Amino acid sequence: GQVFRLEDYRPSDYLIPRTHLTFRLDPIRTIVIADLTIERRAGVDPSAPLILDGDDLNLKRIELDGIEHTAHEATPERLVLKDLPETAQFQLTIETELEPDRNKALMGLYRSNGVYCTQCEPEGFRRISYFLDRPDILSVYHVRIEAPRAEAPLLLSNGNPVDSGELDNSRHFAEWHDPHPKPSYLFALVAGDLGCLRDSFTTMGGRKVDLGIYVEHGKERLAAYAMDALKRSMRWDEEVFGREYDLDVFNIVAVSDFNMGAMENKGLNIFNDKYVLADEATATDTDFANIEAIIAHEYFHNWTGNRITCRDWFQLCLKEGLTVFRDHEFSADQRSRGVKRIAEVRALKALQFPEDQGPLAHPVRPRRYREINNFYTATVYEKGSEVVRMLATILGRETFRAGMDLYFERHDGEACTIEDFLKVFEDVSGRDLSQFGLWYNQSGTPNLTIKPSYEAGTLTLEIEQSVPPTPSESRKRLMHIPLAFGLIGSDGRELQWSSAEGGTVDGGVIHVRKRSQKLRFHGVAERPVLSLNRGFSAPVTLAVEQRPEDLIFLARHDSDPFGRWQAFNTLLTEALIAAYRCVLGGKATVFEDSIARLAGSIAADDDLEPAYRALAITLPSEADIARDIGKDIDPDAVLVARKALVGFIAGANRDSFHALYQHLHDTGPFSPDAAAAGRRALRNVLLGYLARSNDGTDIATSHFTHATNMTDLIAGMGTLAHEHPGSPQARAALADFERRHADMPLAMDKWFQIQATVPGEHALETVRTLMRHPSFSIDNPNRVRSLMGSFSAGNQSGFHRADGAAYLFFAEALMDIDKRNPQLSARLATAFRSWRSLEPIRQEKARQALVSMVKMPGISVDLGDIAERSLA
Ligand code: BAL
Ligand code: ZN
Repeated sequence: GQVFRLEDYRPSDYLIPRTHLTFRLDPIRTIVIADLTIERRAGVDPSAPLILDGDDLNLKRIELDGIEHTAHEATPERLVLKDLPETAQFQLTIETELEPDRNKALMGLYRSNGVYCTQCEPEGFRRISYFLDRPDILSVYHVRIEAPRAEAPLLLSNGNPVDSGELDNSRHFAEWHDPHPKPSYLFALVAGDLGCLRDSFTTMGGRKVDLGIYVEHGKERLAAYAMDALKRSMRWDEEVFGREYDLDVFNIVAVSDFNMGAMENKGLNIFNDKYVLADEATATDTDFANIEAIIAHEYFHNWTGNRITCRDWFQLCLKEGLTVFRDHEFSADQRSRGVKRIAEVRALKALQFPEDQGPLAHPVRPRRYREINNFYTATVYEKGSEVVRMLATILGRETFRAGMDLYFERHDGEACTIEDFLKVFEDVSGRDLSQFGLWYNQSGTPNLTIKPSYEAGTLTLEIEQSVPPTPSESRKRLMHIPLAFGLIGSDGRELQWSSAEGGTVDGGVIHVRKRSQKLRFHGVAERPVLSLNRGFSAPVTLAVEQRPEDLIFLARHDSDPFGRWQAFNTLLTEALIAAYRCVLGGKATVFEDSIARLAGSIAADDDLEPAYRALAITLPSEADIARDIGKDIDPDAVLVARKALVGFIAGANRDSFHALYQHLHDTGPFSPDAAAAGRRALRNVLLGYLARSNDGTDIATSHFTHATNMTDLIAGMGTLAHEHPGSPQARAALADFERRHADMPLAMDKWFQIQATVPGEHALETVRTLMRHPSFSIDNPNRVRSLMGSFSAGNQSGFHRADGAAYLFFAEALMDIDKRNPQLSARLATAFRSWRSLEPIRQEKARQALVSMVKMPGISVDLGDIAERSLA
């Protein structure tokens, strides 16, 4: 397939200042008339052909300045126009015909539960009309939609509504005008019969904005939390970034068939309904938090993405990394900053670190791609956000805000690059950010090794950095790593120093820039305990010579909540890896009592937020442990080791955990707020431990039976299914849940997920069986992700069965999905990305499965790209 390269970027010869679209909607024969004002860029030879992008298009008619134009070559993938007028501007009319009902790829125009909707990012618009479908072509859109009124009383597009009325044959129309020039990927249309939750918001400049969230009739009430999150997002962006909304309406539509989480189309966000609909009976606390974050994320794109967009798709992180950073900050302000940061780092390590350390590694700004759909990755999003966070750490809050202000002022209405973004921060700070810029251009997780020593009032840190080789980048340059730190004295207080030499220390941050350096802190009153990479200031792996007693001390005393969590997590990880080695060697596992004592005291420490305590006593997942072991992994041994530590902690704290579990029982009215969610989280983690005791099934059954919200219901059912699989109690809970939620697809997704992630080799048979369940559909991305996605990515011992049976099953299923929805199959295939870290027998089986996919006739570019890069 064709490879696209950053260095090949060239501005287009032609522009499209105005786009007028007419849609005559029909499930199998939709007519699209695109009336485009085309402008030849100054200096371009009039003989230059106009080459428009298409994908699977059926062309009906072309006119130039109102006259039929035959000098063209059209294929479903391209339209080449020649003999163009010499004038700088002309009108091009293109008529295409679409079949929305047949579109299972969910890109372009399709129907979901009878509702017409679109998804155009990154390259879906070319499935609607021939166009210069690239983000640097900004156009003012005017859209007319015609449809039968009965089938589609609601007709929505971007911008403000400007006209509507009746037509013949019980049809009607609506017209929308979006005054803000935008790239085609932000175009959207929705038409159907939906209910609406309405509200309004008055901006800081006094503009009254009509807000609407459109959902299936009867589910309006379930959009209340999303609406509240939207209004909080709008206010927050004004207060924290000075950004005001810029249209008279802001609409959100929830659809049930959607490849992504949501989409930031100008003034008309389209959402996967999973990230809109919620009440206590249907959504878990995690769902509520995700809804809040994603509503905010898409709204924040209005400035970071829409008004300032990307020059080309290599710059995807310009909008995504920055907008993730903004939504993280929003959630931190709405909830608990410390807890939020721990959750972010856990996700980063679980999703991005393995990507950066495996065959799919790529820079935050990639330099080449075959299929841009495959670059909506944890690296672009999550590491991209970490890079912006580092920038804020290096520059300080005020200078960072000044840089953002300059970015909005200088680039409003433009399609930009990472260089434009970095330049505003150089300009406001007077700093040279060229070494820092490597974070965008170089892949791989940097490693830092730190050796501390203390003598006569001087603390010496020997710091070394290295960046491991990654695909197509064998030689790496040295990075600028901002390492936040603290020195802690024996009384738990921060120690000061009189001077530092041998490197730059700025406030509480060490700026690591060289391969190796010796940093000396003079005037340190006693041997300090080091708290390093506070707040996870840099996304690196850190190897520090630190005694276990120092980690225990940090877990109790670090004033940085992240540092405390990290210290205990390191202790747990080290204990788990030692236990894993015992299991492999056929020896009994042994653990230090101090670990169980620490878990007990953290759980019971009322000075700490319950949400923090819940995170702290949650053991690293099997995938976390495997990642930290790094190579030759036997997932079965990981499972045994982890179970042993759960049992050890549970046994040592049985009575106190039980008392705390009962004490946390909340009898008041439900609230989704962070504090109440935190109490539920802690109680449900404790349940996991208590389930190990003799009366474990009774406790979990009672938990399930008495649950008054989805969070507790899922905790009870999940605990029974995972801790006592196959038991009568587990079966009864699953059957009861199924009976009560059979007509609620999003709840059934949770039921699929719990069963697909029951550890052990039996899970494969379960997944096979559940694929035949009436609630399952291979066409729906949410169903597929909850069953096959959670099996492959969330069930280490089940997916990585030693006999390779799950790999073969999964490869076959992917090939089936690939025929309908290549984006989905390619995303699922990333479950194979760490195959080289497995022990040799599993490695070979995984390799064979990948090879079988690559050889499949008709494999999509998307899936082929992932499979081939995984094998390279
Ligand atoms: N732009 C695609 C979905 C999102 O990141 O908001
Ligand atoms: Zn985004």
